[in-house]
Amino acid sequence: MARKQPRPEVSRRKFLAAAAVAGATTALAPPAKAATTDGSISAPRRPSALPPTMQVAVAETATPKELPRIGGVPGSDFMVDVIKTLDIKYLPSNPASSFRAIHESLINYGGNKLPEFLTCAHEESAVGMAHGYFKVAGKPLMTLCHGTVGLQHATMAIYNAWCDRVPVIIVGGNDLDAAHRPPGVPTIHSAQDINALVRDFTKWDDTPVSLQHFAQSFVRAYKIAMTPPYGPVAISLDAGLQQEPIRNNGEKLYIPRYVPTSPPQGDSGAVKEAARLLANAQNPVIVVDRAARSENGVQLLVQLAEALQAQVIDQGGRMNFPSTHYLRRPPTVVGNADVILGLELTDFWATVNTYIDNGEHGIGVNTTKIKPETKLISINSSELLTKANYQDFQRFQSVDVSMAADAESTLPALIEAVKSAIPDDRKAAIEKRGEAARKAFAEARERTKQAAALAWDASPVSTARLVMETWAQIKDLDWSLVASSGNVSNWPRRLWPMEKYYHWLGASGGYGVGYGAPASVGAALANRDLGRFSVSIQSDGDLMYAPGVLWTAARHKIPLLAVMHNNRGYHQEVMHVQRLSNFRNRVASLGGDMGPIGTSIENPDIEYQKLAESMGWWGKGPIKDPAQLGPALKEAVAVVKSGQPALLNVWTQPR
Ligand SMILES: Cc1ncc(C[n+]2csc(CCOP(=O)(O)OP(=O)(O)O)c2C)c(N)n1
Ligand SMILES: [Mg+2]
Repeated sequence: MARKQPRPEVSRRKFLAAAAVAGATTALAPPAKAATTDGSISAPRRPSALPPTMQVAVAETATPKELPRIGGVPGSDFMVDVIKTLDIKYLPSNPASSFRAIHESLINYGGNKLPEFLTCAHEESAVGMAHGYFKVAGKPLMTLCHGTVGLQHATMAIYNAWCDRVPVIIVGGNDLDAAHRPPGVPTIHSAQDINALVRDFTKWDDTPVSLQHFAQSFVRAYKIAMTPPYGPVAISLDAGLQQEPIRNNGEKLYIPRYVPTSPPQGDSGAVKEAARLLANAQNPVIVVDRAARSENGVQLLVQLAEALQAQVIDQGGRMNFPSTHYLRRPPTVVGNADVILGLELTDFWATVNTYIDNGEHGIGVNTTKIKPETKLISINSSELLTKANYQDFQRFQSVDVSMAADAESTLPALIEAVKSAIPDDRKAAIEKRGEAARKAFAEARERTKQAAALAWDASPVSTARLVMETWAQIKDLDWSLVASSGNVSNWPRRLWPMEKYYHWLGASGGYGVGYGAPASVGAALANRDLGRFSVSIQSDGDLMYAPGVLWTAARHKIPLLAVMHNNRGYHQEVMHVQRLSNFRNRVASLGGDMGPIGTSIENPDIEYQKLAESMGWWGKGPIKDPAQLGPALKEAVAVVKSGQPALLNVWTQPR
């Protein structure tokens, strides 16, 4: 029998004392160099685990010195005073030493109110939450992040906010003064210019070097972020400036007053010309993407469409136009248009052209979708916010009347101009257009319902059934679909009666996956405060980027119903790899999974309901039988109404 090894009986105290002596000896006497037979000197053998350095040992064992108390008013208290003037309700953030001073001021001096700190497990989650929150509340949140590494984590979410025209105030801690900052980790985590990381996709940034400079920069940052086109802004916050007391050098600190900037409206001549074209068109079509910034925007669009009896294509960057309105039409109607008005389009080129990636030699084929004589009009504030590096401005499209202006605030003038431009002899023809649209709308709706009924009883559950069973459970509530990640063939926007601005919030903007989970938590937070019910369609791939946001939702009591579209894969990529295999006349290698190697999320299957439960959520699943879906959803809705977030893991068809 093997002899039992004696257990090492070393207490932590004894171990530290021994280590301290060893460390001290090492420090006093440099290790002797070992001589070899050929007379050269070789380095002494090092122990496999190095003893702690003297500094470490002393720090661990010595009696701590009385900490000095810093007199005066901390600089970061003044920063909190500045922040409080802007009525920012929450601050989702992951903690870090580079902003420890303002963190301390916010919770102790500021009472953790306006803003309230929300603990996040990832900086990307914090920014994603702010993104979703804004789209419901119309007010921005701020986040604090560790200057280098934290901001590196936050970047993709900032890019999404940039592409989606959403304001987020990002404050990054950074220790600028090389002579005074702590050596080691804090220095590794410092940079000359942290904002350089995000400069290409923020509207503005600054590095204030005095408290008065901070006050100006913060109010300016807020104002710039909140002027349409909205966008993220960044402020680098020096650790020294936060930590030092306010200097009594005769300077009287003040906080500049915030006055919102009015949004840019279209030039009056261009508005008149656009109205003339629209009023005289045989078949005008309005295409909207991020046109409505508020409920008012939705109402204005209805007025414009009805004045012209023009068909409306809603590309879904926001809920722009009610899905129940008879003028709502699918994207294909551009083909018959003689005038197209594009409002805040992300991609005008792709609205009027098609690209298919199956041309010869791997080059895509471009074809136009419209008639050659069709006139194009654009109102788009993004033209005021174009930078060179990232290509979110899309392909260049020539447009006949182009206004670099905010669509929502230009609409009142355009509606008036259209009404007065409609010639009397066209009024009857315009009315007739409306009748035809009603008929086409009713027919299209019937076709969509029939398509949704296909494979109704399939297992895994069809995406149409997933979406419509969910609808059946929430339809009598004041609901808000806060995100739909992955791809469920657009069923909610095709079949749910979306009429209010908050019924649909749009997608990520930048298509950086990992947006759905945090944005839905942020939007649910805003809805919670307004007494609304939040539901999200949550895909599997999206959730796995940073699932820690589930914990943040439970920790801060944010009710949200997450219905999973769990197709056990990155299905978008399944299709891409499959397509390439087809082009090359090869069979895609599956490696034992459902999709091509590298695209499945199975073997093992992730138990998302347990993942959610472990972080304080109610969870159920996996549901594979469609008959079980309705009752499970009913249970989940009751849980969410009681205030707890709930996740239903549903195995679904790919699309
Ligand atoms: C950060 C990031 N990584 C990778 C991609 C590429 N990508 C686009 S869609 C997708 C699949 C996402 O999976 P899931 O959320 O489950 O949606 P599904 O396609 O399965 O419906 C991926 C990986 C991306 N857009 N963003
Ligand atoms: Mg998936």
